[in-house]
Amino acid sequence: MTQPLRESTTVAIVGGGVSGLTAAALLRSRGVDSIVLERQTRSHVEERQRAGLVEHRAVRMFEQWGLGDVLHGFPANNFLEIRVDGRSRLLAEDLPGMETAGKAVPQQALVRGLIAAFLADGGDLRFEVPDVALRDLDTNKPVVTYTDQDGLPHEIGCDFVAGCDGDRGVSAGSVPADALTIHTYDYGVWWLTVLADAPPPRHALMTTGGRGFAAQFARGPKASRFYLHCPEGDTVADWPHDRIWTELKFRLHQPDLPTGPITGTEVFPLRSSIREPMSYGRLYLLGDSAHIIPPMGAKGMNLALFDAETFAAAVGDYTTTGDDSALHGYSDTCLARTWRYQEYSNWLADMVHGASGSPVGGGGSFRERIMRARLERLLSSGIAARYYAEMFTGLG
Ligand code: RFL
Repeated sequence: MTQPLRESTTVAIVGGGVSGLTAAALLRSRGVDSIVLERQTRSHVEERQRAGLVEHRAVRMFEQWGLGDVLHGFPANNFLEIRVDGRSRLLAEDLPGMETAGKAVPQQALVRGLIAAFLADGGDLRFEVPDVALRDLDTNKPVVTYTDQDGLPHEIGCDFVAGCDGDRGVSAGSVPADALTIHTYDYGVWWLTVLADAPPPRHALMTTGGRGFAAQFARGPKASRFYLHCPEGDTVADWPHDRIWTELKFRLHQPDLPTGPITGTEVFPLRSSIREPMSYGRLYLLGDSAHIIPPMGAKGMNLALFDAETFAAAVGDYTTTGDDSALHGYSDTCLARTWRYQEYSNWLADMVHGASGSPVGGGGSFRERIMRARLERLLSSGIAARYYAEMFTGLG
């Protein structure tokens, strides 16, 4: 039997997506070494289009850690436009600070920037690692194993493991079932999402109306991501391209909506899932491996960035001064923000679907009118807009 190649590092990071790459880059800027193991090829990771909004809190984070360049050149994402029955309103337009709210950054562009910065700085990032396994997580020297492309087994001894490999990854799956609680919520709402080479809107756009919720967001200078509330159980086959454009033009109240080649469609249910605590022994769960949040509110990627910063700062404290209090507080710190963002996402989802006559959880015409009143208050009250702005920017 081939002897494994034994290596060591301070932090073994499983998963080279947003949370893993950010944690690796932040750790490196604190002088902490890590090895990042990613299952997919580099080109796959760099092309994977998902989220597109980086909140102001996260923009500040990159700047404060000396990584502001990864967001350089991306346009501001300031306002949300809401069209209620065709009438257009800008949300939180008058609030001070909103002009620097955040940036419209396609997720894959952020990932590309992080990979380039990490590798240029001498970081250790390994792609196409298929069979990562974790062991000894509840000891002081956990071990991460994998087999490389030549069939050589590797054993990485480390001080900490960062589980950054998503909801169905090996990290969350390595925690004994009785060591954590999983809180889940199914919204009973399904969305069709469409990625198209169609010009983005001037502002992030959501609409409510009798035929259901719809939205359009920028994904770079030439592309848009659209969302359409659709019946439960629909599949992509139910939505030929001409039906998609007809429905978008109607629901966005924009008969002249510029169209373009559709590059991706997907139907998915809105759901939330939170693992508590977000750590087990020396394993720390970051991003989607700890929590799933619906795209409503655009917080999934931003939570991943928050977890990465909290983790990197805590490990930095430990390695420089031996102080492990931030590591002990990691789960509580991250869960507090997760629950606040889950509440925000839930509040928005209830409101926009309810005001479109499709109340989340039922409720009939009473619920619809309540949600319309909530939306009207948001659009007309400075206090309601301030809550929204705090959550939107991540500064609250
Ligand atoms: P990622 O970015 O998915 O990275 C996980 C990485 O782990 C790798 N992996 C493994 N590597 C090694 N060994 C294994 N056994 C592995 N198993 C998996 C994967 O290949 C991958 O590279 O998770 P991370 O870092 O937690 O970041 C989370 C965000 O990516 C996610 O929350 C957002 O994309 C969610 N999301 C949105 N978030 C927002 O903030 N705003 C949005 O507008 C937004 N829109 C979206 C979204 C997610 C979407 N989908 C399809 C999931 C829109 C969509 C359509």
